[in-house]
Amino acid sequence: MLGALAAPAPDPIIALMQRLAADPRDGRIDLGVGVYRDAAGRTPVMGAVAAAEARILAAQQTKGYLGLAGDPGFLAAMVDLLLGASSDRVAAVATPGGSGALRQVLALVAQANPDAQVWIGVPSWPNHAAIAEGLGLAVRPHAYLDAGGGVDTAAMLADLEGARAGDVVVLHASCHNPSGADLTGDDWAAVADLCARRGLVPLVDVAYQGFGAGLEEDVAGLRHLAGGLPEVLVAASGSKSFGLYRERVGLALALCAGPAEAGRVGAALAALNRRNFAFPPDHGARVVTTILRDPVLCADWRAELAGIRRRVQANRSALAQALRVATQGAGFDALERQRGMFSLLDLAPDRIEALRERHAIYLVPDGRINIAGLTPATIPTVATAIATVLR
Ligand code: HCI
Repeated sequence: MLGALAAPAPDPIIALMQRLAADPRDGRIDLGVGVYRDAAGRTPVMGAVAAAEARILAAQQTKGYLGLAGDPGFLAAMVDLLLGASSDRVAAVATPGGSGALRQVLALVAQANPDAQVWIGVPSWPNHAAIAEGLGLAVRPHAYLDAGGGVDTAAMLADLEGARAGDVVVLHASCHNPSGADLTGDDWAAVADLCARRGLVPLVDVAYQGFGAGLEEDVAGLRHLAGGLPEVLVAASGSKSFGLYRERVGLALALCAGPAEAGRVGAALAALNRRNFAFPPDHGARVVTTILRDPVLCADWRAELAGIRRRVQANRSALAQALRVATQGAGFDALERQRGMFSLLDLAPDRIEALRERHAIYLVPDGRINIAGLTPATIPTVATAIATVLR
């Protein structure tokens, strides 16, 4: 039976992680997978996380099961963080990470409307299409990036005019992965109008809240949609905003037309949890709840997150400047304007391979670099290597 299985198409980012791990060269520079790194190249446990974990360790009396939806305190704290207020129209469950959340909201879509098409911008994060297709949903591409490294909103909206009522539109709340090109407030308003007019359901992926313009700013678009549309889906991750990657903290959320619908959708999401993995992981979720519900820990976390945001932005400016000098060229302004950990460098596949083979610099084959993987020491090295492979 199992011998008939074909090898799955690898995720390009995870394949790159494995390749880097197998590279014995000293001084490899990892600009691949999207994890935050500090100026020393470490992915630290955040201070508030360590403090919350110590409290949990000291106080926790049981590891007995919770409900299928996870801890209600976690759900409420995350709804506040995402939407700014509670609502009786919300159904939510805890999930294993942001990918688990995407899986569960898209499974909900597949159940409610198997004919739904899932509209995904080009480019987008590869797991969006992989999860949708894995659930048997049809994926449709729409335009996203313009030539200047911003969003081609007109082309995006024109493509979405081809969507059918009940289709789903995947949107990145902030820090677009892989491009760093985010929708403006006007863009979000235009998308909301189009969804309302054509009966489309947005699915907002919130993986980098606090990494772009700020904790509130990074969900302003989501809140605009939530304020005006009957149905909005959200997949949120605790991996980056709380640095809890391997603990798998996620939230699948559905804003519904009314409280009665929310009750049924909540039960459907809990049943999806039961069928996929039963009870969601709790430790990381409990850390998040402890931080969000304690004013001192929360202030500490916000301050550390602001520092992360500043470092990423400083790296953007420093890399853009180093590239201007090293290549004697212009055209790096978009790097500074874009937000979050990722930008796309305009490099042909053989140049990306040359960076890896000759300079031990790893970036994703589509040209995506993790800006947070740079340090003051490696920025000149990377800029010089890019100039060299471009020559
Ligand atoms: C990213 O690098 O885009 C985020 C990290 C990630 C990559 C692949 C699968 C899950 C998460």
